Amino acid sequence: MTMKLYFDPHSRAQVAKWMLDEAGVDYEIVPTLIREKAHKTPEFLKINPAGKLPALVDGRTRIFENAAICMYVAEKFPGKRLAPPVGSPERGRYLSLMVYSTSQLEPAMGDAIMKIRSNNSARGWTNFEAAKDAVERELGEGPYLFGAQFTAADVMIGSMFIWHRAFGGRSNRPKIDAYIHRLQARPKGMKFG
Ligand SMILES: N[C@@H](CCC(=O)N[C@@H](CS)C(=O)NCC(=O)O)C(=O)O
Repeated sequence: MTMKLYFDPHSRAQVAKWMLDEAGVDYEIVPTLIREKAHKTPEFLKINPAGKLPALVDGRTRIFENAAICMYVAEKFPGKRLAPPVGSPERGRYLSLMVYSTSQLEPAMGDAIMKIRSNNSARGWTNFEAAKDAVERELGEGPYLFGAQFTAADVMIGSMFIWHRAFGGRSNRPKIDAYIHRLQARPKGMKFG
């Protein structure tokens, strides 16, 4: 059965699409336009109770939140080598970066776009500059977060910066800018922004 991606092109559903495209697997797009409130229908809320895009349905499995979708796809198609294998030494760092991308980097990036200035790390994240420091440390010499191997962590972390650019933001970090260009130059790279 073909996987179904609930998608609006002007949304973070582009992140899940990028992941599926990098995996090179079959999937079907189910247009779900936010401006038509298609993400708030009772049918859609049974898939994603939060009423947000994206969501992925694979037979009887439903997955919401981009990080979960990316991990699911990497796990379902291990041959695509989009995640360090379970049991490998890199696996812990991979899981950490996947969760970090959405628990700290995403809200910090959101604050930056909304021009919310706060150093109150009691919320669970600090600010976008602190997040950039962390990403720079993890990137090391690159070219990707896991050296030469492109993974779902690059989709999650990279897409946050691509999204930030789409809203007119600039990282002002040459190392991160070079990384984003590298990601967008990939044949299947997330193009907007
Ligand atoms: N952390 C979530 C963010 C999802 C999200 O905020 N989606 C937005 C679109 S970019 C949405 O559906 N907003 C509509 C709404 O909340 O009503 C993810 O990565 O899946």
